[in-house]
Amino acid sequence: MAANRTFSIIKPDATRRNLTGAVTKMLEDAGLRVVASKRIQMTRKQAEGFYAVHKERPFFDDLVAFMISGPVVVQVLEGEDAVKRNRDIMGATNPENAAEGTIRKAHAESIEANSVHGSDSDENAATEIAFFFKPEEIVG
Ligand code: IDP
Ligand code: MG
Repeated sequence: MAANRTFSIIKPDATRRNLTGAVTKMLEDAGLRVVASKRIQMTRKQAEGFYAVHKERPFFDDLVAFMISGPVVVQVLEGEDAVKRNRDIMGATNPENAAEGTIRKAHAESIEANSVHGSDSDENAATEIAFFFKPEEIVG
C-alpha cells in the first residue's frame, strides 16, 4: 500500500509529564514520519468541534475539559498504511486493554487521559488534518 497520512494528538496528560519525545519516538520507531507538528493550547470551541462526533456520549464534557487542561501536540504522520499503523502502536482506548509495547500501555493514565489520539479512517484523517493544518504547513 502506498504511503499515506494520518492525524495524531499527544494529549495533555502526556505533555504534562514531558512525554512528547517519548511518544514521538514510539511513533517513529513504528515506521511513521512526522511531516507536521505544533504544540498548541486548544480552545474549548476547537475541542468541541474536533470531538463533535462524540457530543452525545456521557463523557463528552469531561473529554473536552481534559483536552483543554494543558497543551497538546498536533501532528500529521506519514507512512505505509498510516491510519492502521498508528492505531496499532497507540493501543486500545482503555489502557487496561492495551497490548504490551503500545503507547497507551506504556504511558496512559486512564481511559480518558490516554496520551494519544489517532484518526480511525482515511476519510477522518483528511478531515482532522484540515482542522488543524494548512497544506503548506505539511512538509513531507
Ligand atoms: P479512541 O481515541 O481510541 O479512538 P474513542 O472511542 O474515539 O477512542 O474516544 C475518544 C476519546 O474519548 C478517547 O481517546 C478517550 O480520551 C475518551 N473516552 C472514550 N471512552 C471513554 C469513556 O468511557 N470514559 C471517559 N473517556 C472516554
Ligand atoms: Mg476515536
